[in-house]
Amino acid sequence: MIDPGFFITFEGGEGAGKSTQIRFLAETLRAAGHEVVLTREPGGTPLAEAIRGLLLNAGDPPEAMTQALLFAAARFDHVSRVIRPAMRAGQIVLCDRFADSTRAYQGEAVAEDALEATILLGTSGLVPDLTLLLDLPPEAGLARARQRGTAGDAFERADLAFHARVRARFLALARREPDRIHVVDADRPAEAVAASIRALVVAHTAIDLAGAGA
Ligand code: Z5A
Repeated sequence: MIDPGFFITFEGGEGAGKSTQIRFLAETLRAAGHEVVLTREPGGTPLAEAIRGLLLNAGDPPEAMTQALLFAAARFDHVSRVIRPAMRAGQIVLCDRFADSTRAYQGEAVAEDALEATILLGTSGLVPDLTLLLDLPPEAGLARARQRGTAGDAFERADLAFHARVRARFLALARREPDRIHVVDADRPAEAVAASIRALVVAHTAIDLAGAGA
């Protein structure tokens, strides 16, 4: 049976504006009369939030395969307890990061076959209806995070060259799945980025934004 809801994910590097844009889109969707669930990865359930704490606060980060397995465990809990039930209830789920983040970050050090196996377990086959990839040079994203005073977790401390490779892997994923993953230039004022996102939602989903004043 096909779930009546929609599943939209936001992806991109550190400080690209995902949290900001996900809030804007949630407001627009709610103004148009939709029920929206706003969630994030790693996280979204008490267990997955605990795994998030383990991963992001690790003084000595675990190996990439260990990270991938922990992300998969957190994701399975999140998908089965939050995302799928919301979609079954006809709600629109907006998720800050999902499996493409595993591909972009852990793809640095884990072989593709093994990584895709962990992703399949974690998602239990769930694929987003639409993925918005907020693209920004890593220098700009890290500067934004630093300005906010939060550029300090285990991933954010990685060097600039690593973040440049993460960006390249995200863009390669978008080229591989152009129907699902849409690149949004995030190096613009937040309102311009939000307008592009609204246009992509209208163009690539059956979600009606009429009435939201968008
Ligand atoms: N990770 C992984 O390795 N594997 C996985 O499978 C998953 C995750 C799921 C935690 O993610 C880490 O987990 C992440 C990858 C790894 N590490 N990194 N790097 P997170 O979601 O907690 O952290 P984040 O992605 O780095 O989020 P963030 O720093 O909160 O960034 P953001 O949500 O994209 O940006 P923001 O909070 O909306 O904006 C950042 C600042 O810029 C803020 O002060 C805004 O007011 C400002 N901002 C926003 N938009 C603009 C524009 N357009 N112009 C100027 N300033 C702006």
